[in-house]
Amino acid sequence: MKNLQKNDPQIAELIQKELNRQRTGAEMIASENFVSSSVLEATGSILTNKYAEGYPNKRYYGGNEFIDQIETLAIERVKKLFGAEHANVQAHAGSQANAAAYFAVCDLHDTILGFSLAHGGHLTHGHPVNFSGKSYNFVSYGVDKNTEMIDFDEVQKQAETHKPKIILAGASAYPRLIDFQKFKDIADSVGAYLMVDMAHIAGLVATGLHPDPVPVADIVTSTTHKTLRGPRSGFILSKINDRLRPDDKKNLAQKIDSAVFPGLQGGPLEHVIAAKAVAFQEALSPEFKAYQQQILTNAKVLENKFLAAGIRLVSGGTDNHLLLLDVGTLGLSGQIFETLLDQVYIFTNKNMIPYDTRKPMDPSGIRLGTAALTTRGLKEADMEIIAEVIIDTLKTKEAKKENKEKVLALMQNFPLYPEL
Ligand code: DSN
Repeated sequence: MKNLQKNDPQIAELIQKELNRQRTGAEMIASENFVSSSVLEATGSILTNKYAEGYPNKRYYGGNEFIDQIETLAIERVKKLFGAEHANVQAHAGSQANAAAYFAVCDLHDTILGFSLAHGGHLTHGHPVNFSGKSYNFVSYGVDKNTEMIDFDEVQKQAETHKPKIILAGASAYPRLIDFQKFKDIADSVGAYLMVDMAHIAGLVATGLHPDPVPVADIVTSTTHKTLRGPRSGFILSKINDRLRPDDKKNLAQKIDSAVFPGLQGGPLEHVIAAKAVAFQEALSPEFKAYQQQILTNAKVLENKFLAAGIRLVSGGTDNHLLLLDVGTLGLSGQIFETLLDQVYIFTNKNMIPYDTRKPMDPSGIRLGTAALTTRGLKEADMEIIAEVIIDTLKTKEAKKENKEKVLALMQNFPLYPEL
């Protein structure tokens, strides 16, 4: 960063401070991760200078010889990683990927059935303040009150009542495996497309550690920066044929591509597309599978420690990379607990829990994820230390200096970007 330090010391200093924060603390936000140095280099490369509206070999600008090769590699790698028929790697982020999927197969105000945000869904799955809820008629399903797992009877009932164009599966705060085949059966029974947003679990899916939505869904959207450990961005996988409208002039793959460009976006971020290509290649390696396995093992360590300490976990535990703690039952709010954990250098986020009686800015839950800590290199014994700090902070309702020191000492054993 020597040029930045010289020419814009204010920004350079803030980046350095953020690097120090990432290095010293324990990152447990379930949607965050640390990219490899190779991904970082591609993201910060000169590819940011190029306009490449269009798709490989069909651009609206000259000079795209190398850009075309980069984007083609990204497409081929992600198709191989997930066994997909078609891939679009231009979506800037998960929100744009979802917008493109809706735009590709729906008319404005068509009905879409998605997972309620209050039960673990996502803002772009139809929240009234989001473009999704404003542009489409979203109806929702949730989790069963007792099991806190997806209520498939409700999915079926809502599907029959509302006859949606799309049934949308996928979540941002759901700690259990999702049975995509059940969603497919329901979609088939009402003639709906099945769309899956696998943003959180993409790394687990890529390595066969979570049921695979790609063979059953018409469209699968994802971000690249969560368990998949790529740059901050998105992509869309789809079948080539439009199962429900085979006679349309465009097939499903063409509809997705036109929805992204020129439908929603202009010039693609080719530096980020290159970084995605690097991350997809990394995800194809045997080490990546071992990494995903460790994410699950680390989450199980937390589950065991929390349950032994009498902490209530939404749905009783976890099958994936995240856990939702109900801290309301211990007389705290998610907001207060998030702040206490910040003070001991464990970074998390407050979260609604199903049937929450509190408000989104001060809910009853805390969401914890293990993807980023696993990238740092933490294993079972290290996760026990993290769990003990969390439990002590929760039970004493205090951000103790000794707990902060424990976290800082632990994280020092796992250097982050030592070359920076
Ligand atoms: N906001 C992300 C999350 O934290 O889950 C999803 O896009």
